[in-house]
Amino acid sequence: MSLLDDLADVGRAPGGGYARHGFDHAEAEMRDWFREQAGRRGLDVETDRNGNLWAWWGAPGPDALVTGSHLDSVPGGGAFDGPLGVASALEAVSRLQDRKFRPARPFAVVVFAEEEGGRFGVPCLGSRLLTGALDPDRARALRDPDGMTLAEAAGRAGVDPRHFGRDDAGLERIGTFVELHVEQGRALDVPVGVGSTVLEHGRWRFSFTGQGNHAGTTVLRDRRDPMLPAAEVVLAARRIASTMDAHATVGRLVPRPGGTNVIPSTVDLWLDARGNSRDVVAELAEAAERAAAAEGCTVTVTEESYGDTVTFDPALRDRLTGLLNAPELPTGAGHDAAILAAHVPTAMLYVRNPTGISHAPDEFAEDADVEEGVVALARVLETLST
Ligand code: HGY
Ligand code: MN
Ligand code: MN
Repeated sequence: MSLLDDLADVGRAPGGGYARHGFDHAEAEMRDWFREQAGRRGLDVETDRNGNLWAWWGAPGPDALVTGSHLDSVPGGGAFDGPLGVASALEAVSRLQDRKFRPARPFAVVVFAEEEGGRFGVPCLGSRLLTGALDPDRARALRDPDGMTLAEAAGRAGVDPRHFGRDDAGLERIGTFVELHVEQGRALDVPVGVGSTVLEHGRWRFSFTGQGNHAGTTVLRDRRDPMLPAAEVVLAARRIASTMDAHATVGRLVPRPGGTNVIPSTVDLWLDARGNSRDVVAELAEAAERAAAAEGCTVTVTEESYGDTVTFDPALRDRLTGLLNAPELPTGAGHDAAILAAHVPTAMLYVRNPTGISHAPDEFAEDADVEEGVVALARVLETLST
C-alpha cells in the first residue's frame, strides 16, 4: 500500500526494523504524516488531552463510528503492527469518498499514543488514560530508559501532561470502535479474519539487588551477584509457563552499572506473561526469592500492567463474520481495541501475515491481502455508518 510506503524510512532502527516510540522524534514524524493524510481527505484532526489523535470526517459527535490503531512500534518492530490499521483506515475513507458515500453518523479515524509501551513501559498508554485505566499521576512519572519522564516527553511534544486523565467527553463520543491490525501469528488461511478474544496478559518488573564489585579481585564466595538469580528466573519463566500452557517472555534485562569487568549492583528484568499470567508470576516470584537468597541478594516484583481476557462484542463480531464471510480469530496480542472493549462495542479485523512473525522486521502482509483488508474495512465502515 502506497500509504505504508510513505513510512518506510521513518524511524528505522539501527539493528533492523523500526524504533518509533511514544512522543519521540520518529513518532512525531508519523503523527505529521497522519495529519497531512487526514487533511488530504478533508478530515479535521484534533489531539485529545492524552495525546491521542482524532481525525473527524464531519463534525465530532455522539455515537461516532471510530476506526484506527497506533503508529508507535516495539524496539526493532515490523512495518505493519499499528500503521497498517491507520493506513487502511485512511485508505478506506478514500474508497468511501470516491463512491460518494457520506457517513450518516459522526466518524473518526483515531491514532492512539504509545500502544506498545516501548518507551514508558505501559502498553496502550493513550487508550488506558482515555478510559481511566491508568492513573494520570502514575503516567506522568513513568520514565523512559534514559530517565526522561512521560510528563516531560509529552510536554516537549506539545501535549500538556497536566491534562492527562479519563476523558469522559471523548469516551462518550465513541459509539463503535473497529480496529484493523496485521495478524501476529499464522492462523489465518484467508486474507481477513474477525477478532474474537484477546488473551489476558501483564508485565512485571523483577528487580534484583546484590553488591557491585570487581570482576577480577572478588573471590566467588564473597560475591552477591544479582545476575545469577536473574539468569535463573529467565530459565524458570519458560519452565513454569510450559507447565501452565502460558506464554512467558523476558525480552528486556538491564544490569547496572553494566560494565564488562563489574559485578552488577542491580539487575532489572521485565516479564511479559500471557494466559494464566498471575499463576506464572506467583510461582516465578517464589523461584526468584529462592534464587536471590542463595546468592545473598534481594528481589522485588512489581506489576507494571495487567489486562484480563477480553471478548469482543459478540453481536458485532457475528455481524462482521457474516458480512465478510470471514473466520473468527483469537489472539495473544494486546490492542487498544481490547481496552476500549470494556466501554463501547468493539471489533477487530485482522489481515493475514504469511510469516506469522511480528514485533520483528520479518513481519509481513502481501499487497493483495492488504487490499482485501482495505476493501473489508470500507465495507464494514459503510455498513456501520448507516
Ligand atoms: O504486546 C502486545 O501484545 C501488543 O503488540 N502491544
Ligand atoms: Mn504490537
Ligand atoms: Mn499493535
